[in-house]
Amino acid sequence: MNPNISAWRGGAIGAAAGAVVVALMFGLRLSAGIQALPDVAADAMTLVLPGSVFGFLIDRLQEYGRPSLLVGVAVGLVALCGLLGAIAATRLSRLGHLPRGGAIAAALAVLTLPIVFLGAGEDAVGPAIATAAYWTLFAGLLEVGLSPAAARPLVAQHATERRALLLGAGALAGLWLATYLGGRLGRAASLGGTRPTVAATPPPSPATTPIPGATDPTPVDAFPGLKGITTTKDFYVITKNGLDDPTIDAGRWRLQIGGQRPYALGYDELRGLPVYEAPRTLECISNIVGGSLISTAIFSGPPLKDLLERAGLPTGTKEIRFNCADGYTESLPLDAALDPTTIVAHTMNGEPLSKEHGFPARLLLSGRYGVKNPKWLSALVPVAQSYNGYWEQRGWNKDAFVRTFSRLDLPQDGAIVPAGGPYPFIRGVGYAGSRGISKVEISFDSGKTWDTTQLRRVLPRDNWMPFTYVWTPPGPGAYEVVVRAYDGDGLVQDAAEHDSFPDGATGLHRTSIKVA
Ligand SMILES: Nc1nc2c(c(=O)[nH]1)N[C@H]1C(S)=C(S)[C@@H](COP(=O)(O)O)O[C@H]1N2
Ligand SMILES: [Mo]
Repeated sequence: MNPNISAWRGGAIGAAAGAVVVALMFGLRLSAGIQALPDVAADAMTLVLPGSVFGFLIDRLQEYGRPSLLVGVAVGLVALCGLLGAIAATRLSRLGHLPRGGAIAAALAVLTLPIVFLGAGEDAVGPAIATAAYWTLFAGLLEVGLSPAAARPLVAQHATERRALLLGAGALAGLWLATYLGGRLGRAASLGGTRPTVAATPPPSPATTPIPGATDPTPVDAFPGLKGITTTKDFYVITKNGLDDPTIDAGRWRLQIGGQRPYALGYDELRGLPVYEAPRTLECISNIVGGSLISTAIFSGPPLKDLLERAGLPTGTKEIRFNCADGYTESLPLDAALDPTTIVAHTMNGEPLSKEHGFPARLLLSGRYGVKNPKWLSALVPVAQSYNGYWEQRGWNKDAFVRTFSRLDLPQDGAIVPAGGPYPFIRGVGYAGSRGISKVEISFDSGKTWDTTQLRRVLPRDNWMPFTYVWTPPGPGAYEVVVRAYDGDGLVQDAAEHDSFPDGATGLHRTSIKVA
């Protein structure tokens, strides 16, 4: 053994070898579909983290939650490998290569295999084998890195070359990973970061002057085609899947339908059935007050009821369970499943569902948060017992009825509005699921006094309700603008601030603007 290697150098060699192996884990997952530790670490994490902690994090990170988790896993693993490298170089320096490599690989297996089994459950065998293989490879690389140069004439003669080699490989892998994750982050930002506003940007109207800080000053009345529909490109995307969502070959896909006479439907058969088409608002249960994880699109597909009735519901059916290609599961009580407006959607805004929204088919129903709308459906199974789905197993509310929500879209937080007016561009949306919206109020003095906005009834009542308001600022100064919605039963939105875990965030959307 080489007693001259310091803890720091051992750590650096360990981290470099770790970076190579972790990059391989991600790389082979993406190119060859080999699942290993990073795939299931997130699932395991959401199982062991207390719901309140997870809820706190997801409320702050929103659509960046999942990418952050992946970056965290990668960084954590490289750091762990560095630590083990330092230990191998110092504490274990007297051991032979084989026992030392074996000890390191075993330590990593002991530390990470429980995570694999926890996160992947029944499907853990493949990821466990892959993870064990990666750690064996790591132990080998580490030993090569730590061994005296003379023992490895083929790799590098000198310590500096050896270091350069390992660092170069590590840097390349890191660069590749950063580019990939950067691309995904950028995509997430462009999907979720842009507010799905009330309509597509209209041609600028000559009658309006741009308001600094308010990006779109066009009065809502000037929108000839105000529809309240989000384009598919701007529709928020949320998924539990760390590295990639399922890519499904429509030609080979079959939707299994259980019941007294179970059967399977192909994609073309599904598309040939009579459809129910309607605009539908979808909101993530982790959306923050005033947040952008809410969108509306026109979905169509056959009613779930039609598919189930063809199979015949067994007597004693309590719920319908949904299985998905990504291992996600959900369930619905029978009344919700048999509601004629609950559909197996294959079309969104007139196009086949895109991959990220659940191609080839997803469930869509009224009034409940996104969690109850499984994507990439693979089976519909009538069950006699109550079943908890993926997020319910992690403590989230099983019914997931949406809470009353409202959001001010213009003026945006921090906008500077010139004195004068009246300004017709104030607008936003209210949403209360199946309860509908009966009123939205706005306050320009932090909630001391309220005024009623004008509702734009352009969509069915279970969708979000665009609202507008004409404002004449009373004078220069700072204003805190607040909105609150009333649902169809006349109940006002809960103003008490509460994180989204376990059943949806509450509070009021507040923005600060200046009149100059
Ligand atoms: N199969 C599957 N379905 C899923 C999810 C998932 O991770 N896997 N995420 C759910 C969550 S939490 C939400 S908010 C919605 C988001 O749907 P969207 O991405 O089409 O907006 O999908 C739901 N359906
Ligand atoms: Mo969600």
